[in-house]
Amino acid sequence: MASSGSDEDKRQKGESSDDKDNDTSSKARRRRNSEDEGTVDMIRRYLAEKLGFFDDDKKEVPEEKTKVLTEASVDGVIKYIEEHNCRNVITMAGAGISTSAGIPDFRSPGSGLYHNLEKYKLPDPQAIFEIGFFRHNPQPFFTLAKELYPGSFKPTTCHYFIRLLNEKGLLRRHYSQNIDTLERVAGLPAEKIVEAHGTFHTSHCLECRQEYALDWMKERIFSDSVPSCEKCNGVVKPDIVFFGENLPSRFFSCVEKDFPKCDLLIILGSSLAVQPFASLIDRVTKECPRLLINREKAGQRDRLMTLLRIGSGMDFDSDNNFRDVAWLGDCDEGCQMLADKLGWGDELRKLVTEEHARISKEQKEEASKRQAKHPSGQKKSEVSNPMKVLNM
Ligand code: CNA
Repeated sequence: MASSGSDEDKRQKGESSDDKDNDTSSKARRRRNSEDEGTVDMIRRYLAEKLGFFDDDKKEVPEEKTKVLTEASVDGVIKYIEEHNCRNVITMAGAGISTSAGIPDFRSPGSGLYHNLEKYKLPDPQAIFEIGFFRHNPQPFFTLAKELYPGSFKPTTCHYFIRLLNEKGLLRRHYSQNIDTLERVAGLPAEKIVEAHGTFHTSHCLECRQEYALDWMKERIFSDSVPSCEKCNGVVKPDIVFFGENLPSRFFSCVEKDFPKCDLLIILGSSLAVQPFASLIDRVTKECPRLLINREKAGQRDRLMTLLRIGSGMDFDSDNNFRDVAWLGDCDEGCQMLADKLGWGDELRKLVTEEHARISKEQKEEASKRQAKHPSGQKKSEVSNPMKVLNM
């Protein structure tokens, strides 16, 4: 559902509707800012004296900012897309674009994976995706992989919006941290996707590097066994990037080519907490607008760094911000709103309805084939994974 203009404005600015509260909080903010500026000035002088930073005749050099957007709002971004005839939009996505498909993200309180891993008795929640822990105990990862197996879920409105961006000729590349392959399922061509944290599509033996295909891995995951290499008996791991592993080389080569050309960056459903992916927001030029669509603000500059005018990141709230926009809410709603404003709203709704119907049909056919092959196994997995009953 598209939100009304006024609701949207409140969300973008993160304001409450209570004017009195606003007045008090803006006074408090001004006081805090001036205290900060005093402290920062002291630090600047100290750094200037001791380390020779900022010492070019002690003059304040205001940070130069080009007025990229006529207004730092979603409407400003839409106007910019139309006036600049954008053809090099980059989308950057995180787990938040797939939560409405039923796949939990990492960090959302209550529903995020990190809050629901007690049963695996891990030293800490992140361990399930750490390569060192996996080598020592791969079972928890494969138990989770069965629950979250790609192919059991449908892409979201947000995924189909990215596909439309491409079909309308606006998309340069989509960078995803997700491993659920829903971008591919949504019909985005492989050359337009950079799966920064790898994919389930292929797997390799950790010892001899023998490659295995998706179907081979799927069979092992669904038979509740830890996949072992047919050549050397080593553990076989899907090619998703664990903490402690390098990102695929395609990530680095595409970043070099794409980001200097980017004419609009849209960040969708990410806490921007995982590096090096998060730092991509600073690889676009200073004239490139950045729109965040997320339930919470993310990727913001550190306050002290902002005052010192070093460092980088999103700058949603300063008075001279003319390029960073935060639209706070659900990705599907935000993308439908963008599509409506771009005049593609009905096309997006139709695409989602038709594709979901097609996928449901395919999933039903696959489920009945599997039931015919393993009648008792199917029952067991339906009981242990209620999400699959809904989706297949
Ligand atoms: P994260 O750190 O869990 O952050 C998710 C962000 O999305 C948070 O800021 C949420 O508030 C926000 N969010 C959640 N649902 C929605 C929604 N419907 N609409 C708008 N915002 C929403 O996840 P990141 O992707 O930032 O972290 C990177 C990790 C997560 C990568 O290494 C991924 O591999 C990993 N991951 C991927 C999946 C997947 O493939 N679907 C699932 C879980 C984790």
